[in-house]
Amino acid sequence: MMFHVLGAGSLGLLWAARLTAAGLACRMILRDGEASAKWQRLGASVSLRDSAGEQVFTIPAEPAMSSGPIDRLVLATKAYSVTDALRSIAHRLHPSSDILLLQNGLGSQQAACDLLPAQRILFASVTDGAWLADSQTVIWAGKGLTRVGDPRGLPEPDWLASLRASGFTCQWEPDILPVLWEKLAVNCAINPFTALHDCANGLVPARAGPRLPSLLDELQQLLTANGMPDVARRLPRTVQDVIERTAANSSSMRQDVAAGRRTEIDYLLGFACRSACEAGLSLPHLEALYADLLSLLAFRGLPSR
Ligand code: KPL
Repeated sequence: MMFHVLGAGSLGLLWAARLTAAGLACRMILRDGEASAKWQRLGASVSLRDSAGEQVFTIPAEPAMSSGPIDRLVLATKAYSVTDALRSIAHRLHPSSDILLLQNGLGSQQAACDLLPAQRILFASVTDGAWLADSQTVIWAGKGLTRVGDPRGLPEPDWLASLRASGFTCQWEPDILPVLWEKLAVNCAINPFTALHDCANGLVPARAGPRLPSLLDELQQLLTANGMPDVARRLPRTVQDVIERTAANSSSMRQDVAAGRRTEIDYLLGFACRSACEAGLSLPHLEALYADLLSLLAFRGLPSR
């Protein structure tokens, strides 16, 4: 059973290393021949460090434009790269190829389904914390859970059960959209404040002050308007839990801003604000947070989408 992983950031390397560690065949798909040649030069390997130590895995790589078929694709790019990444390998897909999307936020999943309507596309919500120490060394800082589901309601694919049997902490979700919405709401409540105040997740309640409860109230309205009253009800508790569990972490958005990288703002606050507008909701705290973040990005010379 062969897996292809596209996206050589922290999550992509983490998945490639874990698949290989589990004894499953895995190949990285890299942008082009130059990136593949560099991968070879660096030993075609990924080092995975966690609290138990360091393991090195040999993982072959190939350029996106190669011709071999792709049976199972794990897409681990940033949300804004999803459609370009899928276009780059579309010629290698066949009718029974499965695609697993690991992106943060919402919006990129729908774009993928619109681009490849005939393909089976699974959505995932990932809570692992990982970062790159260098281009081929991934630090698995927080072991989390991957919740996977099919937006069309089809049953769990066999390969996911194989992943679980190999030790992957993967959970099948018959209804994946509320899971993604909940993660989106949590990210909207934490990530923007960490970027604005340049602080770790644990400092968000202190730095955001009364803006946090006001924002949570509006996110609850948004979740309720989108048919998820249970997710809405537990949101303050969920956000508090994530803040406590990841207190020392630097959110992905804070890391992106600090590194001068494009953020996923459009798939978090942008998506939330557009959804509020579509639902006819006026959410001034959410809008103000979005505006503040856009100002910060403009000040740093970073894209607004
Ligand atoms: O998912 C996260 C992120 O950083 O994007 C949280 C939950 C905030 C953990 O850091």
